Amino acid sequence: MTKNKALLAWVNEITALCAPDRVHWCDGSQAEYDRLCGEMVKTGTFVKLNAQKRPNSYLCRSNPSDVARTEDRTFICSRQQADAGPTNNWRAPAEMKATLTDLFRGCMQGRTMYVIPFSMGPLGSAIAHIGIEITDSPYVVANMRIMTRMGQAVLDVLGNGKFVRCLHSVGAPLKSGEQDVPWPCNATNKYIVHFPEERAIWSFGSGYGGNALLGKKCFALRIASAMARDEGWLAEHMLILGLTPPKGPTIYIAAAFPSACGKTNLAMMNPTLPGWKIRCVGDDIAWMKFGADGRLYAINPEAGCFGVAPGTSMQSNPNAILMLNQNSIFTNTAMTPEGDVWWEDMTPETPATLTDWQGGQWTSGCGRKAAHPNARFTAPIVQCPVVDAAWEDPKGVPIAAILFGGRRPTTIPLVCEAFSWQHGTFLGAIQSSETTAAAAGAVGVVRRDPMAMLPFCGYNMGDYLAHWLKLGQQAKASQLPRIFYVNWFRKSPQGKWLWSGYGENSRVLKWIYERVTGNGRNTGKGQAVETPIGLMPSVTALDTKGLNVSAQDLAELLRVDVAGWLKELPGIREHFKKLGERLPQALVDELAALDQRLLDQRLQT
Ligand code: O2Y
Ligand code: MN
Repeated sequence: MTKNKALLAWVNEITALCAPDRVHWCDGSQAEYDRLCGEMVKTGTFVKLNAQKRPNSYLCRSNPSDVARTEDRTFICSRQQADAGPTNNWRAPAEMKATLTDLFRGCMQGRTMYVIPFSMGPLGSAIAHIGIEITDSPYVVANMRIMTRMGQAVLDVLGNGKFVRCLHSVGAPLKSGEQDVPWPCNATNKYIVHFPEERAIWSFGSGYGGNALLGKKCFALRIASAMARDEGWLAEHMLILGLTPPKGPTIYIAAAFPSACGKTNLAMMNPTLPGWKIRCVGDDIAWMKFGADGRLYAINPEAGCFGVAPGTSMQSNPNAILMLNQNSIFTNTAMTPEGDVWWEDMTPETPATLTDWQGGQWTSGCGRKAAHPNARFTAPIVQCPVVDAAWEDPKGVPIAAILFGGRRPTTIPLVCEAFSWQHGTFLGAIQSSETTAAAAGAVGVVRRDPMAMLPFCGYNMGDYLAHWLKLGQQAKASQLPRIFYVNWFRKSPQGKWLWSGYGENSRVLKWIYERVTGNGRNTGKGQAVETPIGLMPSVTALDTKGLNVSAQDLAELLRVDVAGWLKELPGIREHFKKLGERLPQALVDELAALDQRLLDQRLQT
């Protein structure tokens, strides 16, 4: 238990407001987890999977109205609207508190209120922070035990210290004697609300993923980004990987890509380059603080992966598939007649019959998806066969390179390196991806998503970019990670992929390794040529031994498309306008300088 007065007072206050039937303080033990999962099997929330195929694992089917993060119901309630900025939904804190207090009043009647102490990051790490989630959802408790370090050990580390208040309810009180449903939620009222100055989160009405597992997007990105701004560090939507050559030291790379660009695949990739190794520290979020030596050290604040299941296979990501072999929770996947899970593209052969994600019968060729496109797995990252030896190091891992990127069939080359931290911040600020048929809306539209943080920044995006620039000015340039922009998705004018991706991306990472370590200079590798958009590998600098790519395709992958870039500029100006008046002048200057370099190049050719 705890003697933390602020915590005890808050739990009493929320108990009085929400009126649960019982209060349970989570100890984080295996016995507690097993008991809760057993209870959820009895209530129909969980189906236990065939233990021969997938030991200690469960399938959960959500309400069909509650299947993803709800950005239109997500709010940043800073005191001043300008501090939330033009890219976030905003309400005045007092007004929102009044609305939410009414909704939370009595909302846990008939339910158990769980108090979950959790640490984002290794317990006691100077980069980690502690939160307490109060929830009436046992599904949230089970998932938080996988996704965070959770339980009594956290209270012991917390002592009388400060914590982030994370309040969650599914918003479905039970009247006396009323039968519960497998997935309670509130169809009419959903609110995912952040009070960045108070370091508090109130989430009502949804039980799903990023809306309910409040350690993840709500705390580790939205609230933490505001903490990072105030305290001089970075909370980013980035994977972290270790890259080791056949001979030589490991470097660590952080990378931010918007969704559907293969972040989890890259974080756990098996390189095709002989002798090279990639090890996974994290697949979604990085917290980075400066060490005493002036370098930037990163931890993965999470302990598990909450990944998209459809598309994950032994071909696309064998290490993720192996990670899911046991002790995992699956949400909205299909189920096989043998009692295992299945999703689209999981196996080369589609099973003839399945139970679909809504519990209905499903037959191959029926025209419906068996799994929901946003079906998820929750699995302990320690089960990943290529988890890095230092993934739990409380000091964090030193970051040598930061990658930005997106899905761009045209214009953007395979890789380029920023001239400086400021230029790299500019590349991150204009980061973009083209929409695909997989998502709702128009196909082929360029969406700009600065540092992949647009839905996750807890304050004004202009201030966020200024924070990046400020950290760069305060640090010694030689100590800062080098910044790169990558694009695995370039196509020929005929629509053919020019780059095979997956394990072949290790060739690009090798060039990055050589750039940041200086290794390879004697061999002619790791060399770069200066272009209007950044430093790029010459065709011979990239290791293409054994790669099935024509000289023509390679030249196209590494070509600076001056005309295409010039056509990008009006869209970038429009994007900068949307970020509002707090956009730093230095980034506007970078855009003007890019424009000039492109025009000069056009004149020369
Ligand atoms: O749909 C959700 O609730 C989850 S969103 C998510 C989950 C894991 C990693 N990344 C994301 C994301 O939206 O970036
Ligand atoms: Mn993410």
